[in-house]
Amino acid sequence: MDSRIVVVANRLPVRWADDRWETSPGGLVRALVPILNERRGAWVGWGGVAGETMEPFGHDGIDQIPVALSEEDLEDFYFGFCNGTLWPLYHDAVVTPDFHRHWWRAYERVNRRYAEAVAEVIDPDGIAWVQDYQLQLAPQYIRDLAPRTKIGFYLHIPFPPVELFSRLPWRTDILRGLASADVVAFQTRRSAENFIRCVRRYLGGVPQGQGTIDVGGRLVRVQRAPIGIDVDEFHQLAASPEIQAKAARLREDLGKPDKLILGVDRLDYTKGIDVRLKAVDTLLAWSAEHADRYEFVQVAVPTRESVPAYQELRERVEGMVGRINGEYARPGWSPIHYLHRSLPLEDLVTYYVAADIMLVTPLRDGMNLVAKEYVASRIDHDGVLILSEFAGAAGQLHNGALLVNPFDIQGLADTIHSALTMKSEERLARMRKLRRCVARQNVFWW
Ligand code: GDG
Repeated sequence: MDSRIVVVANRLPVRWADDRWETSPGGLVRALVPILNERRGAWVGWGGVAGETMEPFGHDGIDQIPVALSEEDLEDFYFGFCNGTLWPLYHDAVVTPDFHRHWWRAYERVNRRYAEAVAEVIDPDGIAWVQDYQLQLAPQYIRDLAPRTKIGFYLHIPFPPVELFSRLPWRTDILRGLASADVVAFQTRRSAENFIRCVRRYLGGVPQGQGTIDVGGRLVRVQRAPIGIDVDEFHQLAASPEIQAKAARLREDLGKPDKLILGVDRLDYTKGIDVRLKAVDTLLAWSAEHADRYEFVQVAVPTRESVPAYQELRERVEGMVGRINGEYARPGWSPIHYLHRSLPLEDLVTYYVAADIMLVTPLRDGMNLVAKEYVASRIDHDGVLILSEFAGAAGQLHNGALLVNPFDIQGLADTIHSALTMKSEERLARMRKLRRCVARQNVFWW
């Protein structure tokens, strides 16, 4: 097929729904499809059905190259090593990572399979663009199979500090995998620095200045490249009369609150949904007599439901929602409107348009696109973004957002209170700064 650019990611950017392929929702896909559309691009990834082997096919102007994963691969590679070991370890070990040798063996095996699929379709001088923590060994395997390939690697999640990364029994293998790329890029400067420190310690890398490091005689470029969003897409949706009308109706259906506070996250323990609920609880306790002027909406998108830590989180979050609603609800009003489902993009934007305050409070997050999408959807230039200082997005949005430490419940409750009472001039001034930043550093800039 001789593709000039091959994106390699855990999943293909499409899924099978109602007898046809459709483009999947999500930040990564929205970021890369436009770029591949402009060139002769291919995408290597899992097709989404365990045990199924599929032939390559075209969709969205992209050659889709499916990689087969068995039930066992999925269990040990995806739910095991990726989401039971790497995900928690790379997010400051907010949940204790599990280390199992059979998970690691599956990680090696599956990474090799992705690399083989790349080698089959790539032009000898093509570019392979490997995405994310599931495929950190792929650069090395691709280099073995197709030595002339230019290889870029992008990590969407944080790269941890050396003190945490050192726990990984296979730390040297992972670093060797990553350092086989020509360019290794991260969401934040901090992640890039963490990576360089690890490469120095475990591979004897020698920094050469200007973001390059010499690893055994090969120069590797290490970059910060914070991901952006397709701002126009959100702008257009938010500006459409249908969505404006739906947003107004939504506020009415929610009992016309003075202020609508919104959270939108995958139901993941890194996102700080539970700390957010504690802060809302604190706030309600302070002002129980006029609490019904506010409404807190939490969209919790189901994710990784077979991993025990995610099942526990769901139980905890839903227990808290039930308890808080049970305590404060009155006829016709309850403080928390909780949705455990994925919404069509139009509905998501409707919530962004309807919300006065957006709560983005991860304990650790690579970037957080929801924060940027909210800003891009605020075409009235109003609205307040409360943003965790542990989200990569804080590095770009610190001027306009209200930054919070999500571990400080009292501080978070105080900040929500400041947002609720903020004067309109300050809201508009802050939102203008945010919108300028999100528009400038958009997905095409990335
Ligand atoms: C990883 C990193 C990094 C959410 N709910 C619905 C929905 N979404 C979309 C959002 C957004 C995306 O999913 C979530 O992106 P985030 O960035 O917030 O978080 P992760 O999923 O953890 O993504 C993260 C990102 O990769 C990109 O590099 O920013 O740090 O963890 O685009 O809009 N979309 C629809 N319905 C929903 O209910 N349609």
